[in-house]
Amino acid sequence: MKIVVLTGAGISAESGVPTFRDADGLWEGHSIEEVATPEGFESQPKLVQEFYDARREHLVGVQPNAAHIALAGLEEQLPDDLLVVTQNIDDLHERAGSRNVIHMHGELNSAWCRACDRRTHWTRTLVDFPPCPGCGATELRPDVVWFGEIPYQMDRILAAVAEADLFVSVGTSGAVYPAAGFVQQALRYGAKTLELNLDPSEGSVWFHESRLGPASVLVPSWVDDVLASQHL
Ligand code: BJW
Ligand code: ZN
Repeated sequence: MKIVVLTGAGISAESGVPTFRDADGLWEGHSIEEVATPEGFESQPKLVQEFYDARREHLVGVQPNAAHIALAGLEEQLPDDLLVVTQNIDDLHERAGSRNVIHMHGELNSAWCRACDRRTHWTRTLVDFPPCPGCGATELRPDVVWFGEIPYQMDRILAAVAEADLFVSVGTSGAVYPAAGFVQQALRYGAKTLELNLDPSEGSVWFHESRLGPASVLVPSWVDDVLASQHL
């Protein structure tokens, strides 16, 4: 059984990583549009770098929770049949042990040079505009996908969604496309669809089943269900 799991900010909430649309989608009084658009970066580069620097630094002190760990355990049992597509830029899936992960909105611990296009593993700050290790230009920005930019690895994601027997969405509001449209794609190709979320998402009607509650409870319990059904 081929499974695609789409994760969003809600899966990392219990690790202490704030979601976007809680706190009214504000960061220190700034809207998501101010800090997560190319236009926002052009007009206030220091503010945007500080926003991502603060999140990169915060990441060091948080740990994967039971939901990340359960997904990594499922991959261990079904190494060829599980793909995690995450909208999150944290590295908690990897730290829990998941390997088959696509970061469609990029990664906090990566910097992208706008001069030479090189991507560099990055754990320090960017607000001081350090030189790119590849070309020396001071053009590094967070390697993340802002509104108006094209998410990463869309071809691979859409191919996996088309092949999936089961599409599961965990901890995402369903407010941001194209991720919010994957469930309809999965349905069109005949997959079963399941939502695991604290509250019904905006696309709730597209799921055959919605289980409501915290990811740290719902994900391990769903993984147990899958493993039990495999052993029949
Ligand atoms: C729990 C929980 C717990 C809490 N347990 N659950 C009009 C219509 C349609 C589309 C558009 C439109 N106008 C513009 C667009 C396109 C635009 C878009 O979607 N805009 C919408 C606002 C309408 N999209 C884009 O621009 C995208 N690009 C694009 O479309 O390119 C064109 C193209 C696509 C494909 C092929 C070819 C061309 C790019 C979108 C980039 C989004 N970037 C961000 C920032 C990334 C970097 C960063 O992290 O800072 O991505 S914005 C932000 O939102 C971030 C997230 O990944 C993303 C989704 O948020 P998420 O994860 O759903 O979090 P929340 O906070 O919204 O929800 C949390 C959920 O968890 C809630 O439901 C809680 O209940 C739940 N929860 N605690 C379980 N313990
Ligand atoms: Zn460079």
